[in-house]
Amino acid sequence: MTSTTRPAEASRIAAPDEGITLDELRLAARNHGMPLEALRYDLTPPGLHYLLIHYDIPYLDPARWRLGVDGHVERPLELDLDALHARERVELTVTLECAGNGRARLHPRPVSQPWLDEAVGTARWAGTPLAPLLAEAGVLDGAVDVVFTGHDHGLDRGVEQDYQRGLSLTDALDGDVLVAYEMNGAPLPPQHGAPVRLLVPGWYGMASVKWLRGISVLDHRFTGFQNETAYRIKHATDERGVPVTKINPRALVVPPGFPDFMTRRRVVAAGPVDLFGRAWSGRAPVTRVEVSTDAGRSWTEADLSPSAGRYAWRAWTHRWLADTLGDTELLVRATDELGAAQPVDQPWNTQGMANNMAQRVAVTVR
Ligand SMILES: Nc1nc2c(c(=O)[nH]1)N[C@H]1C(S)=C(S)[C@@H](COP(=O)(O)O)O[C@H]1N2
Ligand SMILES: [Mo]
Repeated sequence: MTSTTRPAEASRIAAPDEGITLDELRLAARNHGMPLEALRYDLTPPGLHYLLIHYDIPYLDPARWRLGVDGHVERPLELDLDALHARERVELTVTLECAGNGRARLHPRPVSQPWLDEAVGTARWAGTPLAPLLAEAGVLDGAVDVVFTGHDHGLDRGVEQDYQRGLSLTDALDGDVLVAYEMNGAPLPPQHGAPVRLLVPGWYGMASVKWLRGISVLDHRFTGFQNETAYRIKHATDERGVPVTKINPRALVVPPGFPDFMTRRRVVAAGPVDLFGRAWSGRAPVTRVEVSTDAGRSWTEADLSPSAGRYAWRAWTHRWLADTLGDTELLVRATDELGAAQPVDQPWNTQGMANNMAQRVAVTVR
């Protein structure tokens, strides 16, 4: 159960020169990012997809798993895995990204899972749409929010809780929200929410509740920790802030050439270098990707490949004529149909949420 009696402690911001702590390292070792060379795959092989697990991966028996649909409804439902499989099946290619992506590059650094750029992955998800399930349960007049509960349990900033996220009824009824049981043609792996997770396409990952056990319709606003405290954009720790929702535009490049082991600085041979990357936005289709090969002084438009679906990342390419020897920095940035371009300077907030500062890759041309 969620404890609502104790107010959450404030999130911590690192001192200006404070290095990554052992606590952050421990989180980073559990929650790995996608190696950027895996941007090459249209669908991220599951072992390379990023992971974010707040507490422990629950050990669940699929044969005994049940999903409850209850709360402010006419007919509460209880479904097992067979019942879910017997329902309408939908497949969607969806790029998921953690709302904290880029956090470790902010100054000062919000102390949490220390992502650089790699908290992303794309998969072909299969499942059954949520809206007909809610219709079958019969949502009653006066319903406001729908809360999704996972099997995982823990403490965050002093608040003991099941992992829970609420969506407004309107967002929950969006036809593309899935109760998903497959990833890339196989049953969900334990780390991605087996046997069943929610999938909210276009939204930052926190909305897609893994190890789903309950869906409850509420006749009031959901005020649990993950909606009210954690996933909010705040400019002071005591501010209430605004909720994190859909994914802001972002482009990433496969770092070219080969890396130095410790620093991962790239080495490329002088001459033409074919750059390849991906770009996505949960808000609107990506319309432009720009590349800078001179540390942000000038920008050139890249060639965009056709989109593989509304929620999938798009491939882009650009031929760089690397004819100046020495050190430089590559930057890439995406713009979506709403005209929102990625910033080159950090959009700082206390928890490092929904930050989409342009990627920078250090390269030596020789
Ligand atoms: N039950 C539960 N669901 C969860 C989480 C969690 O810790 N517990 N983490 C969320 C967050 S913050 C993200 S970014 C995504 C990550 O999904 P993935 O690990 O499948 O990439 O799962 C979301 N769903
Ligand atoms: Mo996340």
